[in-house]
Amino acid sequence: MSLIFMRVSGVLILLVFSNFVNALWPLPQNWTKGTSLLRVYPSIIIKYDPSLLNSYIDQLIESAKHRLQVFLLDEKHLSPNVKFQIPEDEKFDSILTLSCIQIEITDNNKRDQDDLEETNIDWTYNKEMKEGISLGTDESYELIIPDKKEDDTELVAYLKAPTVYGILHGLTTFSQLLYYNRSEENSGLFLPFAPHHINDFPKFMHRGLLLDTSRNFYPVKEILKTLDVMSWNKMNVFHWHIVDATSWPVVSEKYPELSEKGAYDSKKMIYTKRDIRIVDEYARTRGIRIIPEFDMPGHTHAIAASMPEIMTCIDMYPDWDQYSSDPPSGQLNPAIPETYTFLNELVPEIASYFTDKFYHTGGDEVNLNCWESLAQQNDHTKESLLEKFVTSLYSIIANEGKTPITWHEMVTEHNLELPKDTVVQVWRNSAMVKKVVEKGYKVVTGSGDYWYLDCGYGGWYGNNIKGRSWCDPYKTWQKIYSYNPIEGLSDEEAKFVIGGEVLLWSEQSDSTNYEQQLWPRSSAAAEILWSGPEDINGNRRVPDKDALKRLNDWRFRMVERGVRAEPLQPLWCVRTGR
Ligand code: CP6
Repeated sequence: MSLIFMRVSGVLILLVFSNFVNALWPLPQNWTKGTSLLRVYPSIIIKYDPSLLNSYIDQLIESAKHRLQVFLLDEKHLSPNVKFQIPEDEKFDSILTLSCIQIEITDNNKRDQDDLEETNIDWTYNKEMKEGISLGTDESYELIIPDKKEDDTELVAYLKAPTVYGILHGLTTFSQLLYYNRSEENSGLFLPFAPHHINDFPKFMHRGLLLDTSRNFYPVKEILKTLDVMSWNKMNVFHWHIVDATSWPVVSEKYPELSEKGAYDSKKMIYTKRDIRIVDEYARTRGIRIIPEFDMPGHTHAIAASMPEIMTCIDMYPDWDQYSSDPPSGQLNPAIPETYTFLNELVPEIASYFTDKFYHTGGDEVNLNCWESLAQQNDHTKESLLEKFVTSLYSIIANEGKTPITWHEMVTEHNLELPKDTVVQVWRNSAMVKKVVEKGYKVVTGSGDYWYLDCGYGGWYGNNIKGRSWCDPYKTWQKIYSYNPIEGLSDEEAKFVIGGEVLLWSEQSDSTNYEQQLWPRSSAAAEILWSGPEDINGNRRVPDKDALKRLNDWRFRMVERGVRAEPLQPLWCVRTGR
């Protein structure tokens, strides 16, 4: 612990440090700071010129402004690492107050066009949806908080960004700079270490979190809460693994029986079109894209509840593992026309519920044994049946103007030739990432060895130890932080990796415990994805004591904001800085 006296506008202020770190999380790319202390009142004015914005962007800023104001009113976060002690006899008023944040959106489309060259991504969709967040939207921002004012003017902070999404990140960063002082005389919000100059942008453009809402159900309000916390961590993709083998909670107008018979509770444990629209809109307002996953042709047992006629090897208990890697077994039947009628009717409907350009087709853990006899009866091979299925599904998605994402098995195990713009999501290791990149596909990564948040549980299928026990052990935040999404790739290869995701499979998670499982460990991944696996000097980021202090501070702030983020240390260690 060290004591530092400093003079701010003639006022002597005592700062008691226990290895203080200003806890921005994720860490900005460029950040310089000073030694001054500012005061901030909840009445701070957030100024921008709405006449320059269209109404959608205007709404986004208005709501972000409102959220910041709620923080300012509610914020009671006192860093575990810092205490302000302002001498009681001093006139507190003479500490400078930051009275305004001036916002400026500098340019809407420039960076998109630069990225166009680099990534081969089809940007026409971006143009149509100019105002909505999409893959590759410029999220950079510059935040300048001065500690001196000119003459009698007010002290004004500047927040500039090419797009509104940069502005949202900048306001998030601003909120993390504030600390609450609890002393009787001078309680309120302070902004230490001004002046700040932050120039920030993400390393990866796809920074996601997967939530599985099939193995156990999550009410919409929990999903909305998760979206908020994601946005504070500058994560921008909610991968909604919305259906799976165990339940089908999505209400379809064309096939109402899917959820009437396939949801756990057809009245309560469902997502209606309206629910989905609410989630989608809520996310996009916060700069988050929703990517729905309708996992097919494996992991589809729940469809058998209403349409057994288009399914194969349904629920082969107890030998499910001969036919699927995940109970209950069951795969769509790729050999009959009825299956394709189903796809043609259903997929456009459910895809249209979501605004994003990307649609995740699943495609993981298909067990071709299941189709052995089918293939023989139909003059096919197991592989050609799979190819037939995938070709058909992908053309439906293309017709909807969307781009498919698939789990990596389609490429690495089944060697399918997919449309070149398909994004491939890898859930195994870095060698698998390399394999996919070598085939020329864009990759979203998130290795099960590092970024599976459910792991450490297992044995969930009755007494049957087949239930994912290999997924042990529990992944500590340090383990998660140690993952490099572009491990072992050349610079050229690394360009194909557009980002990564942390994943919460929900066999043993629901609204009672998922929040602790998600946070603050997802924050560790969020920093790797935003700030990058290396610092500005090219050194690997490591989960050392400094990172721990900063993450701890952020974890306590999230707790103050109502998130049941799990503790990282005994409070004693936090207080003593050990
Ligand atoms: N569900 C689906 C799962 C998993 C996958 N897909 C999974 C696989 C291995 C482990 C944990 C989860 N539960 N649809 C793999 C992508 Cl250890």
